[in-house]
Amino acid sequence: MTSTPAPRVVLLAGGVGGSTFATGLRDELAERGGELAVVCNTGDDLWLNGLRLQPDVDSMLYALAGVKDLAQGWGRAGDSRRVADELAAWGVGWEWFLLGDLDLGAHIARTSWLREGLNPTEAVARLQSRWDLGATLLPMTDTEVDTHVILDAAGHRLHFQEWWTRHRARLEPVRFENPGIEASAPAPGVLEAIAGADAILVAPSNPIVSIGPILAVPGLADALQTAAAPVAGVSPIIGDAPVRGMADVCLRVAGVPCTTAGVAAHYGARGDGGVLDAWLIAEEDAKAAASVAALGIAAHVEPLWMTDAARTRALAVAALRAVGL
Ligand code: FO1
Repeated sequence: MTSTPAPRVVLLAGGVGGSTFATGLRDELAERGGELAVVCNTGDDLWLNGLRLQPDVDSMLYALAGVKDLAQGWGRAGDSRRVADELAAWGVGWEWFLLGDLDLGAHIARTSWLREGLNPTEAVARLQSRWDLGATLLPMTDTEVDTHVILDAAGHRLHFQEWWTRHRARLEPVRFENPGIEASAPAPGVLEAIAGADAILVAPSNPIVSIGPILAVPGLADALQTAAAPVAGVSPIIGDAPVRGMADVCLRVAGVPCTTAGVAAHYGARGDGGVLDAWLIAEEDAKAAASVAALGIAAHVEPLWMTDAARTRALAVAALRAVGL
């Protein structure tokens, strides 16, 4: 059991897997009287139909509020598509990108607030004030740094959402880019949360297009490097394959082996200029523990499948144990 009363934990996360993990972590910390701040990837964000969408922020918001469509992994449970069908009839937008009616409510609210002059962090604060999430959601940055997928040497590019939802990652990229990220800064509250944390966790999210943009915001990886708190990550790779999504394609493009040890090496040990002190690997990958340990990262073999709330909670407990909580 924990010796730290009311631990303050920061989670770096993308949307689908990250938000599932966050629910278990939130539940566990609530029982310990702790606090959770979630730094969300905003690389998946986009403008569509005149609206600002933040898919990972919204997945996190809906999951923590208990209104996420769990089977689909994104969007609102029980959503309908009356507006989407109208937009398709008008020939507006992307017919392959479904905007549910309830989900559209969030996009319209956010865009209204941005037009009124709120920054994205303030808009996210308003969105989350509707529910008692038991966590504080922070976008990684307030600068628009939407992920682009570069398809060839001539620089032809697609927005990440078009590459993923329309082409299902079948077009082989040459690289991913977040235009403007070098000039961006962490959003208000992000560095303060990291500096004040008792523990920092990296969710089982896509290492390249979810956690990658977070760590690429200037100052963020440095903040993890110098944080007083230990940092543990949960492998998104089990048995040499991503749990869901297209991390295998992203890792190949980045030249990172699609293995739990490959991702651990990509993040690197804090003692070696990287960001991890500890790495949770699946029982299926127990043989990789030695090569993770050889990187200077403590390997913890645990059941990683978040197939129900109890297993998700148990994984959160294991991650907290890995950072001494
Ligand atoms: N994912 C899909 O596979 N198809 C969709 O039509 C789709 C619509 C969508 C609308 C709003 C939103 O916030 C997310 C949406 N997603 C959709 C999920 C999203 O594309 C990705 O799964 C995440 O960005 C990856 O983290």
